[in-house]
Amino acid sequence: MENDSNRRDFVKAAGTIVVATTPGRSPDSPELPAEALLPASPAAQTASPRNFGLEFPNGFLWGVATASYQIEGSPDADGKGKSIWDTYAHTPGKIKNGDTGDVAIDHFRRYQEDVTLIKDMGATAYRFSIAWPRVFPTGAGRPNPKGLDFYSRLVDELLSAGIKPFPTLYHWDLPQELQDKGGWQARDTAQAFAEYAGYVAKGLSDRVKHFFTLNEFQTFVDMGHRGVDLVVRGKTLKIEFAPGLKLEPRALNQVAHHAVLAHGLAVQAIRATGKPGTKVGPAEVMSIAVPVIDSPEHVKAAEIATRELNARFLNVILTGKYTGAYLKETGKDAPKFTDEDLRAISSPLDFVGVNIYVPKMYVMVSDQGPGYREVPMNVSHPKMFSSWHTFSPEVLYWGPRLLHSLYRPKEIYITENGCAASDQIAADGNVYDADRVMYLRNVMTQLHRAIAEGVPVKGNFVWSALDNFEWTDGYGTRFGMVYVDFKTQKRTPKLSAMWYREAARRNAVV
Ligand code: GBH
Repeated sequence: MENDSNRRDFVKAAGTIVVATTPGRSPDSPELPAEALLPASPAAQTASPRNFGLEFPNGFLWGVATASYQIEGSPDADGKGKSIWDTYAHTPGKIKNGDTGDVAIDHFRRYQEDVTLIKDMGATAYRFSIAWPRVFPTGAGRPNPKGLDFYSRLVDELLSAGIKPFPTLYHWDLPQELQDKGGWQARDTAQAFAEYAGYVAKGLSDRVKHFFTLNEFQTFVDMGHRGVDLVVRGKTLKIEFAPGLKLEPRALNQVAHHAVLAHGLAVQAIRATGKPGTKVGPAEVMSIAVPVIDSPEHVKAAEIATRELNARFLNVILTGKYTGAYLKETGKDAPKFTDEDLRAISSPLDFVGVNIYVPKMYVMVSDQGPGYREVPMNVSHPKMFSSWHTFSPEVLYWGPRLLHSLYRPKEIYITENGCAASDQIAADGNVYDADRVMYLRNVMTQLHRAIAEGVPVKGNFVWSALDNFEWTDGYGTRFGMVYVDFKTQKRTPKLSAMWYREAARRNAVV
């Protein structure tokens, strides 16, 4: 009988962790055999856990992420130059509690211990960033080989732990000397970035196969050069980052243009100096419009909105054009650019990396204006612990799905997703971040849904491996799966680290 053989297959499959397509779970045979739900013994359960369909494709990367200024410390070691974050954090009033990244989590000196922790949480990939002023202390001109050596040692350590290195070339720590010459307002900065990228690729691409260019164009451009007003639960938050400028629209649009130009020139430089087969892509914080209903007209509205929300960054990178709406809206304040710039900006990529935390908005179809309208967010919409963090796990489904339907990138990485929590060491010495486990289960389930529908997401990087310097929130906001006592530098893996290890081991949501 059909059903009997289904059951036999299910029980057999349950012993080999391959139940993704088990007929025994299909709605046609709702009645599950008791032996499938209750393993014979706890030992059998440990040996062959069943994943109930939420299994990821073979080779899916379970990554964790960090960034240089947030973890390294040692701001003067081996000839490093100052960055705009050194300057900004030392400007009174800019960072909560007057915190700075001077020591951070002392990763520069403790990187070996940290690699062991990363391995212990089951990670198969690690996204870190390279501090530009370690490698070019003044931003351009003469490189500092000793600065690159640190990352070379880190890469060796990762590879010997079986972890794939995914460096990001710019996670916001611009060399201060370049800022003094105009920073991202100066076109030369894009050129200098390409030279730095080429130098790093030359030095590391014998062992590093994947490079991300810049992290979150939108964040460092807008928050660093104008400041952003964000409305969360009816309250307006002001977010500002280094270098803390307040530019007019015309200058701001030019900064955005120089940032994507830097990306494009760096892609070309990496192709020129990197070993054949070196892969490269951006790591942008994608602005996502979530459709209220999964029906063609609302999804179309979400596509229109998402394309437009990413006009200055992802869209121009992936299409080689600024949208008509963007150019019309900015008018005389539009950036100055050439066709050659657009060709460089849209240099072919191997993958697209996107950081995904929040939806930009919910949308529905409209017969007016651009074809969509924003649906107001309820004040009651749930949130995670960070002030800006609206809890919408479905963005890990809609983000990749829309990225795929709009641009068809070859490969996608989720370069960041994670949440802050009010973590504390409990009396028994553990850190019980069950809210972070809840968060990860939900977002990974949504990401799985996108992959199951054929979206080519090759890996995910949880922000963050370890607690660290959370920019203007200082050390008060913890994102890590490992707790760090910032006084003693003692590291304690949290409950979420145990969850992640099990998920990575079984390649599934657990
Ligand atoms: C990322 O930034 C960073 O890459 C990382 O360094 C940081 O520690 C981590 O996330 C956690 O904050 O304007 O509606 O898009 C995220 C920074 C991105 C947070 C934009 C606020 C504003 C929401 N941010 N977001 S919106």
